[in-house]
Amino acid sequence: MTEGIVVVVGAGVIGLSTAITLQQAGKKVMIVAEFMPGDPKHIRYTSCWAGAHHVSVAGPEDHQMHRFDMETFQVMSKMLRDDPDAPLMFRPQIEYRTFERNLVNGVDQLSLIAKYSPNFRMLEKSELPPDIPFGATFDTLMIDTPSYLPYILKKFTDAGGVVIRSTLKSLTDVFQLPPLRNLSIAAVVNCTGLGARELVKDQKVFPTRGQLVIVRAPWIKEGVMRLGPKGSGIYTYTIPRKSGNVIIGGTADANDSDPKPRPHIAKLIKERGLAMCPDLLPPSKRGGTIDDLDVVEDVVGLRPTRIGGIRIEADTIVVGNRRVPLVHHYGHGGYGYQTSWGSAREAVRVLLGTLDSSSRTKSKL
Ligand SMILES: Cc1cc2nc3c(=O)[nH]c(=O)nc-3n(C[C@H](O)[C@H](O)[C@H](O)COP(=O)(O)OP(=O)(O)OC[C@H]3O[C@@H](n4cnc5c(N)ncnc54)[C@H](O)[C@@H]3O)c2cc1C
Ligand SMILES: *[C@@H]1O[C@H](CO)[C@@H](O)[C@H](O)[C@H]1NC(C)=O
Ligand SMILES: *[C@@H]1O[C@H](CO)[C@@H](O)[C@H](O)[C@H]1NC(C)=O
Ligand SMILES: CC(=O)N[C@H]1CO[C@H](CO)[C@@H](O)[C@@H]1O
Repeated sequence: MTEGIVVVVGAGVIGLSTAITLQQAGKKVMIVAEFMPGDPKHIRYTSCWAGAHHVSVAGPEDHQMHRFDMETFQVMSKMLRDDPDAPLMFRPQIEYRTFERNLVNGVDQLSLIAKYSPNFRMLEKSELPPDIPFGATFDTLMIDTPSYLPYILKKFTDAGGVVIRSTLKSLTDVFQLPPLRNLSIAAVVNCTGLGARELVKDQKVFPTRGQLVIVRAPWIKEGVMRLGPKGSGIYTYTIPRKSGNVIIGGTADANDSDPKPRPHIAKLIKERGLAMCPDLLPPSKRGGTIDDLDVVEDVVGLRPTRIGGIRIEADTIVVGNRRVPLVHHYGHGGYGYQTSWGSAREAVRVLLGTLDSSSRTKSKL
């Protein structure tokens, strides 16, 4: 019997990373998606809006997320070593905290990052702004997302991958698509991000709106993140991209799916960003106001947040009298880039496990 095709639904960073990891495991893979890299940006395609940097948010209890982040860091580091032109770069990251450090059994978010990020050190008191009790610096990956998505799509198609554009009403639609109808489908992976809310009616998935301002500032050589003021839920960050643009963030508002940038939020983001990093202003305009920023674009993206975190789970689709293995892989919230390769490996492990056990069952018959 020929080994069938694995169909990945979704061409965001999660679908693409999963599809490539499946190819590396020797599978023939096709992607089905409504939106794909290179399309004009659309609010239902989260991956085209992200910053993005690799700054893990895993805490002492998040063992799986820590592993995903560490594996992704290693995979992306290798991508950059293998191809210096990859749309990734290592830059110093500076983390400021407006609250006291709280270690659980000697562990916190920063100590976990220290396990794999080069040049990690806590900042000296003399390096901290007056209202910042502690902070750290380390080198990390900055991901130029509008270039990274087509870059990894090309890896997929170069390895023989095929992408089919279609908007699915249900996962069983996959079996009716003309290019797939007559092929043997071995399994389906559901990487639909926020789309999972409608496609598989997962009510644990909800949007977390993030508004950003993109400025032109190729002279910026580091990323900065400031959490606080304490209890405010406010955080301010900058992410330099290889293109020379810099992201200024940001907001995180649960269940708000307004796709239009709000001018008063953009103003607040610019004010906080400029207070944190005065050198966001062009060299000739230092000391100026937010009106002197070289703004490229105000943008909004919707993070696919999920109660309980990322869903990686085996399931089945019933098509006629067949039960086809299905693996769900969505709900990456605000950390889909930095978890992508580790999370994809886990989803592929789960899928290979179910294919293995279903072929064992068949051979017993
Ligand atoms: C402002 C902002 C900043 C962020 N910053 C960072 C960061 O710094 N670091 C980080 O790691 N992460 C960051 N993120 C999070 C990251 O962008 C997401 O976690 C990630 O993009 C989710 O990817 P995805 O592939 O699951 O979803 P998506 O990119 O939304 O892809 C979903 C795919 O499924 C397809 N699809 C959905 N439904 C259907 C259907 N019914 N039929 C056919 N196709 C369908 C879509 O067309 C698309 O191809 C940020 C997000 C935002 C909004
Ligand atoms: C494709 O499958 C359909 C039914 O699913 C069948 O009617 C058709 O003959 C098949 N075509 C080819 C080229 O095998
Ligand atoms: C957002 O919606 C989800 C699911 O519909 C709900 O569980 C959650 O409490 C909401 N969050 C906020 C902050 O409103
Ligand atoms: C095929 C399919 O849609 N399976 C499941 C996907 O996930 C949702 C939410 O958990 C289930 O309700 C579906 O049955």
